[in-house]
Amino acid sequence: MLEKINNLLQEVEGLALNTKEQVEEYRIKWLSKKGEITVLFDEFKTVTPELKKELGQKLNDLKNKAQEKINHLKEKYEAATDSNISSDLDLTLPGDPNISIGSRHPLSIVKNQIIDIFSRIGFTVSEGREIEDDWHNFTALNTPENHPARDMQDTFYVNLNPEMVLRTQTSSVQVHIMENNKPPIRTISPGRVYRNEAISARAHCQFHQVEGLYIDSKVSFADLKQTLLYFSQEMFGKETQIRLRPSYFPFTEPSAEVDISCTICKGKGCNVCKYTGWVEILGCGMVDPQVLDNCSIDSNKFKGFAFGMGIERIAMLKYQVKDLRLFFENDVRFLKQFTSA
Ligand code: 2U9
Repeated sequence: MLEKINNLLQEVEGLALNTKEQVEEYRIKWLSKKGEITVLFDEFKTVTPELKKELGQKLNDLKNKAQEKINHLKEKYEAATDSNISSDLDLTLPGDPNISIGSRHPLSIVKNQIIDIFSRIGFTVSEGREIEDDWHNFTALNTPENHPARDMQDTFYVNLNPEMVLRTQTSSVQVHIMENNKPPIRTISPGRVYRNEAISARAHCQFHQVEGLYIDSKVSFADLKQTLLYFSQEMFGKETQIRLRPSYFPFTEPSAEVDISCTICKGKGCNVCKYTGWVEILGCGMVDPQVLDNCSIDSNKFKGFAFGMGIERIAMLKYQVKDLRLFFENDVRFLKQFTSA
């Protein structure tokens, strides 16, 4: 019996149990009703009184050691499973200095910069729905029923319902703002818009816009020009110049397209500005009085200016990105080149 106890003691002390399952296997082997140690206790009842003291102490020692080992390992592996972390993990070690933290998407960086620039001169930010009704996306904005923008070729209709579209411009948000607020209104609307375009390096079926609107009793074209000069210089550098070319939009009259002096060649001529020295960045104009009236704002009392820009276009110019599709592919080799402040 003494030999059996000594052998088991050696096994208990020397055996490495590496999994929860192994611990359970050995608990049964040693300590269950028919386990080896339990059986030894039964045998112990038959030993002679002279041997009882020595064997009793050894047997108790064996049982205690086996029980301790099983309890300790059981706790260790259960804790590891609970937190899914090996209990060998040393949480006091210093962190891994090579860990790479993510960066913001370049479109978010540029959007936040635009918001920041306009917030500094009192513009609020308005966001709205991406699925719009015909009135807010088209009719209120003077885009009549037979306008080509409404064509199935240009607009995504939701479930082919002629009343519901994926918004083609975030000015729809501003229609809601005008309907529900009294002037003065000074707000920009950043957000995603959709157009039924073939995807290429220069066009996509989804892109991002910031549209701006300022309505008050005395708002002039000069205010618009100065606001856009301020924006351009904040965005592209203090030396940036702007020029306005007459244009047409259904919702503004007069309307203009705005160019900035080429940020690459500083106006000398390069392939980015196609050797003109200027690159187009946005469209703008005075809000058509009919649009004000459509949105319950008295056009005899109030005037407004509005502008709209594609965030992708601004980001492409700022970071010299040549292919619009890169913004949507989320290739980390592209994304990790951008850092935000
Ligand atoms: C209201 C009335 C008028 C917003 C404007 C533009 C001119 C414009 C384009 C730039 C590139 C859209 O992303 S783009 O394709 N936008 O040229 N947007 S004026 O006019 C408004 C806005 C709201 C109530």
